[in-house]
Amino acid sequence: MVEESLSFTLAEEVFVTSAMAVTLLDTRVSPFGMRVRIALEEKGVKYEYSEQDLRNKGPMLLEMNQVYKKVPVLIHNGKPICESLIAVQYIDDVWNNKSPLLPSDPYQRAQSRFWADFVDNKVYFPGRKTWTKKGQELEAGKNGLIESLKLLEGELGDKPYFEGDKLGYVDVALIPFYSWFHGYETFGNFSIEAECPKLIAWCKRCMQNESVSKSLADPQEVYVFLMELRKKGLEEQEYPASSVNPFCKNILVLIRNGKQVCESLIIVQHIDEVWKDKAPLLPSDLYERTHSIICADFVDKKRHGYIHLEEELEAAEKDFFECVKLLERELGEKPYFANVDIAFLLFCCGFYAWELQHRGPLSLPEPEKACELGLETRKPEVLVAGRNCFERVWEVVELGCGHFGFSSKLPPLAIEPTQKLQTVWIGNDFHSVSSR
Ligand SMILES: N[C@@H](CCC(=O)N[C@@H](CS)C(=O)NCC(=O)O)C(=O)O
Repeated sequence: MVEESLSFTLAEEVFVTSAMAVTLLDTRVSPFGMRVRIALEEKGVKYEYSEQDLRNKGPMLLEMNQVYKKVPVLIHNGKPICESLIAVQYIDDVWNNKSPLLPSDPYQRAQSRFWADFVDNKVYFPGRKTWTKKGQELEAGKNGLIESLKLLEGELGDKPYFEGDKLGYVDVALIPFYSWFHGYETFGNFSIEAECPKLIAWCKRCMQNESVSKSLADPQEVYVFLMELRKKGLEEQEYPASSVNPFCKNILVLIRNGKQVCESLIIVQHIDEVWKDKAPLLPSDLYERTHSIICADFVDKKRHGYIHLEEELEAAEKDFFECVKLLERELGEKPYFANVDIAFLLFCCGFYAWELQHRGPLSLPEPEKACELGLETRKPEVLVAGRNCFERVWEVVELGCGHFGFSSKLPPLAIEPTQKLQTVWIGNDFHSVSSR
């Protein structure tokens, strides 16, 4: 009894302290911001809302999201957490006493992360074409959007919510777009409900949750916002079609106990969660952990800087070196990026550097062009750190998971990175499969 009341008091204290210390930099119509608002509402976290003017970004936003300068930014105890999906996971980790959003089973968690990532890549981008493009490009946007929504409908199946009976992570990732559908439909002159009736029924179900209905912007407000952007000709920056990490997708697949996990960063997190008794990849401190995930996500997003046509190479190179500078600042004097033995971040940075140095982007007509970047001479520290970490990661995977179908020691500078990427891991035994 005494114990019970003590733990109650402590839990409440933690809750009150942290609730007081939460601020959200956001804009009402942002679908990404809506995700964070839903998550905070679900957890009952009190927070200060700060509407940002994105045409005239204030010092707080520029300071708190130095890398992307975008909303939403969640600020907890003075420390920023950027990127909506990462912020939602952070909220789920910190306020874990109520309304879990991610499933507890590692495989289900990986699946949820996969679908949320799918929403970012395959709903948001084609959706944007419906209000920024005309003619064939508009048609391509509409078709792409419907195709993705149908896939999501299939994933939902007959369940009330994506993760089961209650609102979960994938629901939180997708539902904000419901308030954008009206804009998409009006500018694109089509009906989502006619194509995906079950998905619209799911949207209406989600809206019965107060956390959702309170957080979503009015569709009319979003429509007016999009109309104004169109009038001003302020189309958002266009991303190349290839921006969605084209060569990791469909190549790296982890199969464990017959179940597939896709997307490299999700796989790494999954490995870390399943084999958690040895060599942790992610820091245990929740903030540090989130920070590592943000950095890894940054590396992942920025790799598209390289998958460009030849004529875009110069701009891509500039962009790349800006990113490397940021990473270098992040690395500081540390041997690895995080304070742990092996940094999650460098896992991907290693890949990245490796590919640039030795192979070049797959879609580039002349792969050797990429090598002209001279990463080795221009940014030796980053490359060395990348290589070290790359080797260490293989060691750890071998330690933790047993037999590899190939050597864990990388022959210096000789191996084709795509051979690694095409390796399929099966169960607790790892086999390499032949390359394409
Ligand atoms: N991937 C980011 C996307 C955030 C984003 O695109 N935010 C937009 C508002 S909806 C923004 O701040 N745009 C300002 C800009 O691009 O300068 C997330 O999930 O948080």
